[in-house]
Amino acid sequence: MKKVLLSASPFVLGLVALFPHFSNAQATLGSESIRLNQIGFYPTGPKMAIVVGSKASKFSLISAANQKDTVFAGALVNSGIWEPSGEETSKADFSTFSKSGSYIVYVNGLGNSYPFDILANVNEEVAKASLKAYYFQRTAIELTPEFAGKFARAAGHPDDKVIVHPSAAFGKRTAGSIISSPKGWYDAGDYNKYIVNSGISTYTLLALYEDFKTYSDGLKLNIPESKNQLPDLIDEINWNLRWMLTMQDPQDGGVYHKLTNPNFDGSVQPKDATAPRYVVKKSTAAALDFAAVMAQASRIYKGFAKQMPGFSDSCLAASKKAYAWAKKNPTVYYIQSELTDPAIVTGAYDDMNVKDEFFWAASELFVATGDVTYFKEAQVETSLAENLKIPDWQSVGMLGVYTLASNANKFPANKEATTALTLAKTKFVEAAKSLKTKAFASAYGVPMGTEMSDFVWGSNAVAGNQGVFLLKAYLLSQDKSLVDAAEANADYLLGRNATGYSFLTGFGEKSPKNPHHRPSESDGIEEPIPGLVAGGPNPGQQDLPNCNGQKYPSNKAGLSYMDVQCSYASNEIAINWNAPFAYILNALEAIKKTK
Ligand code: 9MR
Repeated sequence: MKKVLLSASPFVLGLVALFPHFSNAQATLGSESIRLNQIGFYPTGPKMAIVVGSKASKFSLISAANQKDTVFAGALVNSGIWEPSGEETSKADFSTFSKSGSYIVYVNGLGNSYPFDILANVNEEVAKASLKAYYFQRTAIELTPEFAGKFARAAGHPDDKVIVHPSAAFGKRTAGSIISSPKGWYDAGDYNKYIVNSGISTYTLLALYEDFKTYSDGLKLNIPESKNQLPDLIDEINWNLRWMLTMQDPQDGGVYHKLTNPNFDGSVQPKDATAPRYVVKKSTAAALDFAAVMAQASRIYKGFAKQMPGFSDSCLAASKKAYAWAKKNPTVYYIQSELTDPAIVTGAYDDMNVKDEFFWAASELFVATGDVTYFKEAQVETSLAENLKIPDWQSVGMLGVYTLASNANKFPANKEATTALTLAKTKFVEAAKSLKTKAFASAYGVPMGTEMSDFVWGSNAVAGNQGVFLLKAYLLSQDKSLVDAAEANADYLLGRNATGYSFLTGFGEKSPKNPHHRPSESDGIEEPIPGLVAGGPNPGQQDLPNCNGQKYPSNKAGLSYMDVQCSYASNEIAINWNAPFAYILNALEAIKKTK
């Protein structure tokens, strides 16, 4: 889509007096009061803008090309106050308009919205960019201009000489001994690698592959492995799976919680961040997240036996060993303050409740192997209710429910399991329908913010994971309204929200320019690396004391966002925030393509 002038030039102002409608269009293009997906909409499907603080009763859709021709007119319907922002809202619904093109929503007194497209493959670029982001996050490899364009950079963090921290010492791996643990993605705006967060991130990308296989097989991401015999998405996932496998201590099957510097790096390029790296204490959570992802991978990689001989079996063996370690060590929590020589202060990803991790790992191992021991340990029926909620890095039970529900027909000979898995499926679809109903009734018409507790650190991943939840339920129920609800959260993430931002770097007229992301901060390029999802509104505002006098625009949950580098609590990026975004945008492309 072409950029459209946002400010009124003297020439335009000269025209104002002569052509009042033209004046409105030009002078106020990009009205902050009209919130919509800044990328656009599919011809068939919901299309909506939220208008705030307007008494107008009508809106119109005009052509972006000449900013004049009205192609559709509709009523602005008051939808009340959106609690997370306190705004008075109206809905401008133009779902029935389906002609492809570039348009603007116009409201008398407010002017024009940002321009957007109606197009059959409207999300193709954002969907791909959100996956290409993982290539940009790769450790231990040079990003060349062929694949990274102007964001090419030298390799950083080879991680081939990683120190065993005293907290991780065991058997032959004494404190201070050296292991090799290369590859993997940088977790976020920092340069460390964390197993717990890799768990849900890798699961989500593998789920995208599994749920939309034909689409994913055809995805071209232009990465170094693009010419090999594997789908690009699988090649990208491999970069992290290979690293995860090195985080298991072969002596006992335990898994290190993370691979990290003692302190966060400064704002430098990866190659210049050369502080010593450690693997630290094994934890129950790390072992179980690892076990779950490896079991899931073993299932999916059976399909790549030719290209990667033995890999699926290795994943399964690693999974079983890690699970067995966790059974023997069920309460080894990662408590960062206990670590000394040196002390470690990077991301903790700590979790004092690993019940859901046990459930997830046991569920994955059952579905991968059919072994009833794992089924019994998952206690599906009794633990269903507590695991049936939008997942995040700390609360992963739902990932197990997804896998069980999607495989409800896999074990016909096992009546007990079939009953339990079918129950998981029924309850899950019910929960998704109830989220959808709440979403459509909300002032913004989106699932996000239907609970105030949605606004956490990384709230955009809540929006993303709600989308995954709805889409997975759609796959199990074929209820198309669930796709509409997921699409509403895609709209939320790309502009239909109270901040007015499209949260994907590089996409939309108003997108984050200053993410808390060391590679983007230190590359001397004005724009941030594209395809990264900012954390989003977070009323915790935990960065305030360290964000040199910068001010959040508001204390309201839905507005607690600022596009400044030091705002790690609202404007960082992270692999677990990109993954659900990538899932929903790619899923929408896949679903809309097959219609
Ligand atoms: O996403 C994490 C969030 O849920 C926590 O509240 C926060 C504070 O512990 O940490 C977030 O994760 C960060 C991690 O610890 C280190 N890398 C950057 C992550 C995103 O901010």
